[in-house]
Amino acid sequence: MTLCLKPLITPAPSLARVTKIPALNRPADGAADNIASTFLADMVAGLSKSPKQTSPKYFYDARGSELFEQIMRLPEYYPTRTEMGLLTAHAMELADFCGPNCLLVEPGAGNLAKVRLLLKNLQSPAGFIPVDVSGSHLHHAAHELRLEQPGLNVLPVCADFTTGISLPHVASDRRVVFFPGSTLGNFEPHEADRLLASFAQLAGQGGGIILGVDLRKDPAILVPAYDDAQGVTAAFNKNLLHRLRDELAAEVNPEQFAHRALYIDDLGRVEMHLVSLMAQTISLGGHSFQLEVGETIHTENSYKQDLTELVARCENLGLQAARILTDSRQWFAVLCLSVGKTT
Ligand code: AVI
Repeated sequence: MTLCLKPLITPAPSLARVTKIPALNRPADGAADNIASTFLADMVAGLSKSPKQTSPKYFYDARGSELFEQIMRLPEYYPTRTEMGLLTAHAMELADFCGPNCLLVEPGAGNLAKVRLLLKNLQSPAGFIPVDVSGSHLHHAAHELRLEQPGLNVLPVCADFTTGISLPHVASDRRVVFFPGSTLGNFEPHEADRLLASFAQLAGQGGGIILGVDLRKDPAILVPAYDDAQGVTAAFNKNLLHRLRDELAAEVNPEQFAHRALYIDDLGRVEMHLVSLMAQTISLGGHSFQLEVGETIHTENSYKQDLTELVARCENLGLQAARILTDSRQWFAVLCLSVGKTT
């Protein structure tokens, strides 16, 4: 899978010299337009591949984000509950890792449920920058957070964190990037390393990263988490086809596809596919894509981490695991990574 990880996050040369971006508190319509214009190009490129493969970042329009929130509450989807348990049980330790006057940045922030657990325990935080592609979702969540924590400087940035973001200047003693939810697992390992390196640059030397990752486990637990009995994950997967039809005027019938989730042991990943139920053609942007019966569109990988391997990869990137928190079943881990010298 090719997730577009081109320029990544604009690094801060020093905490005192971060570029101030004007109008940062307004919904960034320009950013949203850019995101929309790459949707068609990325879908055409993905459907032209053999096998057909698309980026999971396109699941998350308003409906996709809503479905993902439902997924996080499903009985089969253990990661959210397990991570929330860790963040709650170790809130003081995590706040201690951040330190006083810390600027917290959350790429792919979503509904801010997890970061709330951290924010309320921080000692005089310098600010919080949630970053998300979904502008309306982001600004709504930021507004709610401001009402709850009026003293907190909340500066939402509407951007696709995989293709580069610029942050506002906020004076602070330390920057910490909060990246929970095991979103790292949706990137190919080399892309995940690149992403972590970009977070390290963003945090700067002496900064930190708080990273939530899903760990390897029995496929009998993993597969139902991605193929639930109520069919919410199936709807989430098929939402991509609805987006193709509704936003890009594609000729495609979502009813002619089935959802499939499987675990590939060698690669340590859950894969999601859309399986064509018949021989059919998708017309999109002047292109025609033929599908055989049973042919699939590979829509997502969700890598499950081996903790020892991950810590070694982090060390290679100059990230030291200052703390590793895991639940009693060793299903999920939250790593507090200290940034050494960045390149
Ligand atoms: C966002 N991401 C970490 C989820 C995951 O578990 O890989 C996305 C997801 N896909 C299906 N269910 C949840």
